[in-house]
Parts: sequence; structure tokens; C-alpha cells
Amino acid sequence: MHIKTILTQTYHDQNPGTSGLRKKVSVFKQQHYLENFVQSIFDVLPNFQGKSLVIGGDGRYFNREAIQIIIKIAAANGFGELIIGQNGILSTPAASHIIRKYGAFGGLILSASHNPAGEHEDFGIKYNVNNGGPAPEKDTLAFFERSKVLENYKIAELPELNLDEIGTQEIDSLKITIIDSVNDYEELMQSLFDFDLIKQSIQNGFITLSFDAMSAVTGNYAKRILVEMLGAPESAVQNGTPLEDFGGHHPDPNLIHAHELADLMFSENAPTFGAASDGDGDRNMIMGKGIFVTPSDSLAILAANATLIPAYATGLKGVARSMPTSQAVDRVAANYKIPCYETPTGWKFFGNLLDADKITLCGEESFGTGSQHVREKDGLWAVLFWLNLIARRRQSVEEIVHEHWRKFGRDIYSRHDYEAVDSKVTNAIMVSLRKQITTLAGQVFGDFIVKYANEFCYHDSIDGSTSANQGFRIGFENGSRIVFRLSGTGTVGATLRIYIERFEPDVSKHHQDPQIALSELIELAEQFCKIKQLTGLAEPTVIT
Ligand code: VG1
Ligand code: CO
Repeated sequence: MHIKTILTQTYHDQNPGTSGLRKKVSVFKQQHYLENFVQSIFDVLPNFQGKSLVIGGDGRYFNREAIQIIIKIAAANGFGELIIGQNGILSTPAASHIIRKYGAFGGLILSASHNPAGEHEDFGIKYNVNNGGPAPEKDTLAFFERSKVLENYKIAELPELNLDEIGTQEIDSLKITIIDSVNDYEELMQSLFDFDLIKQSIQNGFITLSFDAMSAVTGNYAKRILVEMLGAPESAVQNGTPLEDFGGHHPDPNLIHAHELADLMFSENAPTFGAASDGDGDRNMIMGKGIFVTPSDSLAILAANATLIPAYATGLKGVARSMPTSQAVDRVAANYKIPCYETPTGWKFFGNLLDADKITLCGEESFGTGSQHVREKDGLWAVLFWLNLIARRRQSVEEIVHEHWRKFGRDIYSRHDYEAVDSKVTNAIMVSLRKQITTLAGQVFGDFIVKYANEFCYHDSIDGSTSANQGFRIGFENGSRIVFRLSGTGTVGATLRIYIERFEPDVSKHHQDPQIALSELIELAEQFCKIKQLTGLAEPTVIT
């Protein structure tokens, strides 16, 4: 194998965000851009000579070209084996599982997740460590620092590799293995859930379902698991063929972007269960006939019912949620007397807690739920969990949710996003919030008395690290909260996220429209940040 060292120009914008480096395809296609970032990662990582690296992506535009480049750089840097998903495809949770199952050194996942795909849209790359989870902050910071001074990279002269045929080939001391993208993941799911019970409920018509793969990575996984293994009709999987531009969809499973599914679920002909996943298969949206389950509620409900599922029958060690996620799961944890941890936004913060066996389930308000089984959030896992639960309890989604609210109270919740705003405006908002936050405690706003106000700083109890500036939170005496933070996954301008929640113990008030039930807090949030006033926007871009 002939290895060349290429002199390169340095880029100064390769700072990974909440979940990897995400940029427009045109940015990634600049000369040496991807090569530089991959070399920066390899320069930082210690002792991987002869070890294996997992590679796969969500199939979006530039996925195949990027994989060919990565193969050559990984080969030149001395990896012993490359394990690659067939056609270059691996969902994010499948990649996490494969890293763990085969004891790989780590993995490179090519995805910009819920961001749109195509020549003029986004591409992304993320490094996962040997526990299968996203690299911790200290690593991603080190990748960025290295990229700012990188002068050259190493690349092997190899022919283009055929990614479509399963099998192993050897080039000198390098082994390259193309694996089926679904097999290992499918086996794992079968080991966690009662597939026979779910299958029976589908076959006898108790469960009818519609799953929207949004023309993204979960198509192959859903067809294999839901249709071939669990016996759902082929028509149960919508948009099941992965496309390079995700069919022009915005592959973000929420009521706005998965509106076809939402329309179906609120119609007369709705099946009993509806779900969608995102670009790389780690998010999930859960719906029942006439009902949408907020992700925060979904996490709480899964936690409350976990012992009904084979994999979690012995109970939960603890749970965790990201800071802006509603406190619904906290109530479940308190009830079951198990610990509940609060982490910053992004899955990388759950890894240490999962590895240390402090938690069994975790989740985020942004349609992400997961467990010990991998170190990423997992869309289809959440779908199977719900199917198993429905089959076991023989209740509809609506009955399960309403019963949960009756028992624990309802945390009425909404997130308002102001997307692609001028970053000068959002920076000014952050500066202003930082000033206000110190003076708010004790102040009274109508019915709301501020109990605490601060900027979230996380202390990792396992590795002792600290992550500062993780969003502003204002908590009220009655348990309500308003949280502000800037997105770390966008590629255009800046996105302000406002998270609003209010606890409602009164059963007779559980069936309110969240936007109405939260209206006072929504106004209060505007009073604090003035985003509408500063941008002239009348409404958020997306409400979930
Ligand atoms: C968003 C979500 C966060 C999630 C992240 C990655 O980040 O809020 O909860 O972990 O996306 O999800 P941000 O910084 O834009 O708020 V995925 O499915 O895009 O990998
Ligand atoms: Co995703």
C-alpha cells in the first residue's frame, strides 16, 4: 500500500457542535476539507494501530464519496480493520451497537441527522468512541484544536472500494469488511423485546401501524423488523426507500415535518399506532389515534412501564434527561425511588452514566430516547418499546398516556424554535439573559414567582469534568420552567430554542392545548429574551 503525505491548507471552522461537525455539502467539498477533519481526529486519538474502525452513514448526498476518502485516510493512518455498512449505510444506533459488539476502537458516522440532505443541503461527520457513544467534549475540543494547526494528512493510494457487496477483502495488512447494515441491530432488538407478543397483536389486528421513515436511513431497518419479522403489511412503512436527498423531506420527526403522518393519525382512518424517525434513525415520534405523545412524556411513560418489557423486567437503575427536557420523568423516578440525573443537551453526556451503570433509560425533549443497549438514542428501539407496551397492556396509546397523567400529573410542555436568525441578534440575547439571570430570583411575574435562575453548568459525577454555558433556566415556585439555549446543530445563522413547561396536577385540566395552557409563560419568555421584538418575527419557525 503506497501512502502519500499531502500538504494542506488549514481550516478554522471545524468545531464540532452538539452532535459532530455539520456544514453545507459545498463546505465539505472544499479541497482537503473532509480529509483535514478526519486526520485531525486520528492525530488526537492514541494507540489505534492495527485496531478496527466502524464506518457508515445515513445515505445522504456525499455519503459514498466521503466513505471512499475515509477508507484511504484510515488505511494510511494504520487501522487494522475497517467495518463498513453495506452501501455505506448504518443508522446511528446500529453503528453504536456494531462498535460495541465487535469491540471496535471507534467509529465514524456520516450524518447531519435531522438536517435536510442533497447537493445544496447539509452533511456531517461524528466520531464515536469504543463504548459506542459520541466522543466526549474533551475529545471534540481536541479535534478542533488540532484542525486549526494541521499542515498535512496521510492518504493511501487504493482503488475505489465496492461498498455494495458483503464480504471481507485484505489489502496488505488491512482487512476491509462490508457487513449487512441491519442484521446485528435486528438481533439486538429481538433480544430486548417480546417479538412474539408484538407479532400476535399485529396479526390479530389489535395493533395497526404506520411508520414514516421519511426517505431516510430507517427504511431498511423498518421493513426488515416491522414488516418481515413482526408481520406488519408492507403499506405500514411509508417513505421506506432511503434517498440521497431524503425525497426533499426535512427528516425531523415532529408534527410539522412529519405532517403526512400527523394528518393520518388525526383522521378517521388512523391506525392505532403511528411513528416516525429522522435522517440517521436515532429520533422517534410516537403517536396514537388522535394523540401525539410529547417526547418528554414518552420518556416518563417508558420509565414508568419498563418492567413490562423483557429487557428491563428487573427494574431501572436510574434515569437521566437533558436539562431542557420536562420534569415528567423526575416524577416517575421519585415515585420508584431511583436516581434521576440532569445532563446538558446532547447524547454524549449520557455515556458516562450508562457506562457506570447509574442509569438504564435516558432521553431528550428533541424526540430522542434510549437505554443501556447502545450509547446513542434509538428511534426504532423506542417504537418497539411502545409496541411491546401496547401489546402487553392491551390499551391504546391514548389510554396509556391519560392514565399516566392521572397518576403522575401532566407536565404540559412545548419548545419554540426561532431558526436561522442573525447570530448578532442571538448573541445579544444571550448577553442580555446572562445579565438578567442574576437578578431574577425572588421576582414575581403574575402568578409566577421565580424560585431560581441560573446558567446551567454540568459537573460530570463520573469523570469530574465540567461543561459550562449549557443554557439559561428560570424555575418558578409552582414547578414551571423556562429555558433558553442556542442550537449547536444548525448550519445557517443561529437558532434560539425556548423550552416552556408547567405542571398540571388537576385531572380536569389535563386536556388543554399546550399553547393555550402555556400562554402566560410564553409571553414571559418573550419579555425576557425579546426575540420577536428584535427580529420582527411574529411566531417561532417551529413549535414542537
Ligand atoms: C439538537 C437537539 C438535541 C440533540 C441534537 C442531536 O441539538 O436539541 O437534543 O441531541 O440535536 O440530535 P441542538 O444543539 O440543535 O439543540 V440528532 O438526531 O440531530 O443527532
Ligand atoms: Co438524528
